[in-house]
Amino acid sequence: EATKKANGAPKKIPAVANPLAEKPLDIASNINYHAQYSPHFSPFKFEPEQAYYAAAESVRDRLVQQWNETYLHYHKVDPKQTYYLSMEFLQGRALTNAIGNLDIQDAYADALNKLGHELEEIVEQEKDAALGNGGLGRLASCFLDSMATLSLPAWGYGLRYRYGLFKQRITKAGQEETAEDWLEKFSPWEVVRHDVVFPVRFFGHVEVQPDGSRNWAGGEVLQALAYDVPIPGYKTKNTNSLRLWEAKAISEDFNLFQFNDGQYEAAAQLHSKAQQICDVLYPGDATENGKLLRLKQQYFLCSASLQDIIFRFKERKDGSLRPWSEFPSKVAVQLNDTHPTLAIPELMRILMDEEGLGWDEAWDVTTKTIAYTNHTVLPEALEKWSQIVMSKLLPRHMEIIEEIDKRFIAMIQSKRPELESKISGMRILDHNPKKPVVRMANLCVVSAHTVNGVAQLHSDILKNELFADYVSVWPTKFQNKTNGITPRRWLRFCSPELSQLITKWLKTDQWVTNLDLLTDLRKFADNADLHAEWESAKMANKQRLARYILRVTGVSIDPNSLFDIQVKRIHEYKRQLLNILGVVYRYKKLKEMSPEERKNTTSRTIMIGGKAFATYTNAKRIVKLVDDVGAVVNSDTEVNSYLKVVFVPNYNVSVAEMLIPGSELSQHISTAGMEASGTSNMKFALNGCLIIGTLDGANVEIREEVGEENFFLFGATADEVPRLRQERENGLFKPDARFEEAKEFIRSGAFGSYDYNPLLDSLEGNSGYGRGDYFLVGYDFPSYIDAQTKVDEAYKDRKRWTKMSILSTAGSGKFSSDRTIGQYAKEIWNIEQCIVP
Ligand code: GPQ
Repeated sequence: EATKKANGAPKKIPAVANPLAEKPLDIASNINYHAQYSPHFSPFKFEPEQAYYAAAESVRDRLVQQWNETYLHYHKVDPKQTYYLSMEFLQGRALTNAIGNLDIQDAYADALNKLGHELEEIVEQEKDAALGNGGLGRLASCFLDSMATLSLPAWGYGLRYRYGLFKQRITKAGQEETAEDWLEKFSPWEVVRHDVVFPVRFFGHVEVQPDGSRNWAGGEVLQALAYDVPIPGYKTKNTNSLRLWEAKAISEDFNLFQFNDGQYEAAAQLHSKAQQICDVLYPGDATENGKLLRLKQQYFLCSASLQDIIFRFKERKDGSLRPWSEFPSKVAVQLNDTHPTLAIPELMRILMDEEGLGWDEAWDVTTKTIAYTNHTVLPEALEKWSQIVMSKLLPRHMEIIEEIDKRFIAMIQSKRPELESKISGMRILDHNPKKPVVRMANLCVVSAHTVNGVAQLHSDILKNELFADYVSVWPTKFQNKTNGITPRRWLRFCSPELSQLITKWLKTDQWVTNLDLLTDLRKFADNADLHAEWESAKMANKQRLARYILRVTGVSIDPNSLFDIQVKRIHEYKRQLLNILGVVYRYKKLKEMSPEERKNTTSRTIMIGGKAFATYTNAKRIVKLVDDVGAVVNSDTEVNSYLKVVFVPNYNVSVAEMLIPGSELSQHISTAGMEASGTSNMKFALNGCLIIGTLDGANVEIREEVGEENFFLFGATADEVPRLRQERENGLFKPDARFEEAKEFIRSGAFGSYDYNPLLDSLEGNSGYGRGDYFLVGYDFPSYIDAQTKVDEAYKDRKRWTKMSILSTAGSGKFSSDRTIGQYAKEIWNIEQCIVP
């Protein structure tokens, strides 16, 4: 029987299936049922892994019940629904989140105990679903959580990648990537819908019918098969769906004749081609990737999702035909950056070629349905697709895009002739003879009813710079929706200690769904009892983190030192290099001090983590530098009780859930104007962690909310950056001596023989490719070091630091994704709650 010998004698528990069991003993028997009757493993094994799968399946049963009820309720009420299209969802683990949202964590912990297991160990068995790269994908997942929690009728649509974001290992050579096989065994959280299948075409040609209508034919046709993942809301019955598409060949396309003839590969050609589409997540984060396969993936997502959305629109009214003009009052489609832009021409194509609408009618429906979120102003991340590639892969869509472009130009010429000189920059097609391209952001701006940025500063930059020319044409099209994070995963579940004491002091746990209530903590910001409890909760989290770091890196860190963390994708604009140069400077100064002087310094543990895009050479060099500096510093017995440096390997959602609660200072130090928002900054602040940062992205608003005295600010502002770059180009920049000293120390070989010159050279010179310090590390270095000195001083004063920490949490209410999603619902989607009774 499915019981184990751990911690004493587990009870013998019968296997009884009752998906809605409330009592630990009944839950235990339900888990036991799964261990026995949906075994997946050889019988009589009930190690943590088996216990995880059995527990997850028992939780899923419970979810399925309310999931079906949700589906039926939406079907009956037929409310307007939102469809969130995203190439990335960074879901992480689901078990803790599911039992937390269902509010049954204690019962599950007890049940597992009765079976001889510890919940904490069981949840660790789950592999992260890493179907995303970073901020953009995790935002999509936080949004799903908030949509369900707010009981909003909404769906997520994405792709079911076979391999998620790569696993990172750190070796002597630096970062190594290996495939992340998240489906190696299977995922208990997905349900395949064999009845939800749509054809998706590639290549082929356009046929013109005698009546002049056009029709796409020929080429290859694949099938999109739906896999659904349940998205439970917190303390609501509403359980929404994340629908992930998998590509399959149509079975008739399997060439039996060739197969019987022994031509196995040829026979299965279409099958393997189909498989490729969902094989891997493109590991790019804000970098262009002009691969045909990526375009296929994007179209596959858009086509399958729109067919599904249209099917539902038709199905919901007893089969009777409803006018297409009603479509925008039932459907809101949100494009998560430009990656799903093809939804625009695809909707136009379906409406015109399959449903017989005229251009004007189809355009009216499309533009009222689709909204677009921009997540970056980095030029290399603004997607541009070759017109030649697009014409081959999607000939009908290319025609439609050309027509949109043509009509846009005609509209400007007739209504806004004064903009004539701007047209070449505003139009969708760029006919540059070297490489004619389709500018996806322009297609979105022209076609969407609303365009939004993801933090106030970013949205201002969109209006004043990137999309400035369009603002006078459509003054009300542009909005801001400052990003947010789900307080369930990012506080309630990842830091139970801090959560409990917040609930105790606020005398309510309503803050979990009404995060603004945290402001009430301000009343107790000087209370000595709260300080003591706050410090001990933080200490518990730091100790847990220290044990984790020891386990994964072998480095022992001191929980009494200041825990200073920077975790995010490695990118030059995010300036991990500024961080590590600061560390090098700190190390050098410590070496120069007398033992007495050292005793007056603040001990720090600096942790840096994040993945570098596999072919991004400078990012990989930064990873290597951090690791090398760590090796030298950590083994230097003269100073290593004052400074430790750790590269945290394989940063992902689960690692974040460990790091963030244990942090005291975190670094959000991008060159001003370059980070659209940042979202980990919000997670850290919510967990009582202070921020050292620039006036960039959402930092600006976080500082406003927590108070400027609780934020360590440094660096140039966004409006100064162009002038500073120009001055540098003119040879007017004089580097600070401390900056020169830090670079020189690395060049001297203090951290080993690896050649760091190419990396450091990017910080030299006045201009040029990979030179001229485009990200202003040198300019910001002195003010960064000064801000770090202020951090050291502040940390020496326990009372002051704890107060600042409490005020950080207290000021984080605005950054709940519930607030963000509430604003999208009201100001962009025009949808309302649809509560499942
Ligand atoms: N972001 Cl365009 C990504 O993570 N990937 C992308 O491809 C693009 C943007 C990030 C952006 O860099 C962060 O500043 C944002 O906080 C995040 O999107 C969510 O909006």
